[in-house]
Amino acid sequence: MILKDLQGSMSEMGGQCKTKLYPDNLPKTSVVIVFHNEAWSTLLRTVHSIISRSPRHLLEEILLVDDASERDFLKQPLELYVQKLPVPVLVVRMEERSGLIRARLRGAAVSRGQVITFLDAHCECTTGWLEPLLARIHQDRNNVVCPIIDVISDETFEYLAGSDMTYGGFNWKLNFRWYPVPQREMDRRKGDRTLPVRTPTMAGGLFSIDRVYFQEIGTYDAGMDIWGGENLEMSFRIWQCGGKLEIVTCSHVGHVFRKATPYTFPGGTGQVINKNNRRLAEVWMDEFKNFFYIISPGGSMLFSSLRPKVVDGMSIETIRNEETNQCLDNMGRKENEKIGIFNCHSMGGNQVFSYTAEKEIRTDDLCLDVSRLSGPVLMLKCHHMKGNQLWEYDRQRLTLRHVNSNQCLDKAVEQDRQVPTVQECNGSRSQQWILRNMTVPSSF
Ligand code: LR7
Ligand code: MN
Repeated sequence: MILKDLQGSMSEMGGQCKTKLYPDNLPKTSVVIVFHNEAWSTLLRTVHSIISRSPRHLLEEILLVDDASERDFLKQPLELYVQKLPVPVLVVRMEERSGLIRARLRGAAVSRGQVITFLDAHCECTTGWLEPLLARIHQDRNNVVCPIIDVISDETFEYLAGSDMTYGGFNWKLNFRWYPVPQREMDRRKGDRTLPVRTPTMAGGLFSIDRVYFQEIGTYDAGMDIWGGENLEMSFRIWQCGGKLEIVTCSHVGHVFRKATPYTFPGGTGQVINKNNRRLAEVWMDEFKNFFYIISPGGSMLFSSLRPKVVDGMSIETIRNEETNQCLDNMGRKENEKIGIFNCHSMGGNQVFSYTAEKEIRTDDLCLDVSRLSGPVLMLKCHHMKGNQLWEYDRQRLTLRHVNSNQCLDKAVEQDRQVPTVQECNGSRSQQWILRNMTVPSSF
């Protein structure tokens, strides 16, 4: 869609949202904001936007949970400042750095509203943000609801409207990702874009939940540290415990997307996130957790515990060239870059690909794609339309034939040793590939 159309249809949706009416007896919410070393301006922008853009009778209180910040202005000056505000704003202090998950749990425990709304400490609520969220919970207290998250630039602080055409997903590293809302979800809403979008996962920072439902599903996993994983954990928890997770398209809240975190990860960023993700995988993902262990670095140690199981016709493979004995490797490269080839290390990670039921060769949400004869193999966003992303594996000849060009995947050409190409199929060993299924333990 071209930008003008998008803006046109967005403001049309905005118009339809404006004429919506909400019941008078919506539940009250407490707003819980946790922070560690947050800037004064962004924290107060969040607080003021809540106060000035929420109907007073729907706002129980605001709880600011300080996760042991080290900045003086967040101590007494903050407490003095919030005393003057026209809404009860309470500052709660964690005794020691606990991470956002346990800090949110503290806020929830202290709060009194029937609904708990969590926000990051650098947000701006827009006019009318709250009523549509509370209305969904009023309809069914098992609805857990997120606003559309608008983007506030961390360089200019300009405000850019987010899209109602994306929803939450995840990759096998268990990173939260945005994906286009599928046609089936558009159809379910019969084209009415003011209706909530059911979303598999949420970004994690901005959502409202009924207090009793939050308790019924066991709140958060209090064993998770600092940052990460709790967003998918809560999403899986909701869907597996009789709830629904929705993006309410008539509610908009801006969030400052920052390139770097202003805080440390005690114990190491990778270790912390990995620990959280393992907890989430073990509790909620059944045998799907194997995909996470294979793809995340260091996961190979767990291969011996894997059960052979292929899900939905998809398999996870390493792809080894018969002549050079090297393996296809995404080399940590990004979208639009070339696929590489490297010595096989059998550690999973960059050398595992899924060969899907649609016969794509995938790494994360990128698919091997060739667009010219004898050309290089690029990693492009999977489009599910076959075309240049369709690969036929011949288990007898061991060839990976690129159907559109009718050429075969070949090892790297001499000049550019790390870039495989497609070439006229000629039966040579450089065009033979051994797919080794990683979900079945083997002594290869
Ligand atoms: O140790 C900490 N203690 C804290 O209190 C670390 C963080 N925090 C606070 C922090 O000050 C902030 O207010 O926790 C809040 C979230 O931390 P951010 O802003 O650094 O996180 P983020 O915006 O980069 O990350 C997203 O994913 C996180 C995974 O743990 C959380 O779920 C965040 O809430 C979440 N943010 C959003 O969903 C906003 C939209 C981003 C997107 C996409
Ligand atoms: Mn944030």
